[in-house]
Amino acid sequence: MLLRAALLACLLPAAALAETHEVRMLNRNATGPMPFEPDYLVVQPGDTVRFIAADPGHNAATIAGMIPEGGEKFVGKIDEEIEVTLDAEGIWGVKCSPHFTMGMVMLIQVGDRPATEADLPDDLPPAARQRMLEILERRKAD
Ligand SMILES: [Cu+2]
Repeated sequence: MLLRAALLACLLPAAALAETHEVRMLNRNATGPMPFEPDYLVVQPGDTVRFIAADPGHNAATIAGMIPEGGEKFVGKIDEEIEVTLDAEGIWGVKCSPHFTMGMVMLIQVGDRPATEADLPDDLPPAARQRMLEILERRKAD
């Protein structure tokens, strides 16, 4: 029986090893004003993302048109620390609702496929699109 338990432990799916990742909502950092930090996160399906209200006045919410198939939208309250578990594989777009038009956005890659420009919907506010393109450029440079 012991051997069997050990064997099962080796075969546990990745979900059993789910991690929690932290994202801070800030007024400013080296990338500019109103950032999520980090602004590009790679996680595995079943991982949790904790949004921390490090500076006041922000929230974290999904962007319409940037939720992978099977995923559910989420909307945090202003100044609220929220945790979301992301099961749906693909690229998730996250915004701060009051600062969306100022470009306060981030991308979360769930699974192995990196985000590309094709993941950005046409109706993003210009500053949000600009920030996302900068995020993608920075990823390429890394
Ligand atoms: Cu904000």
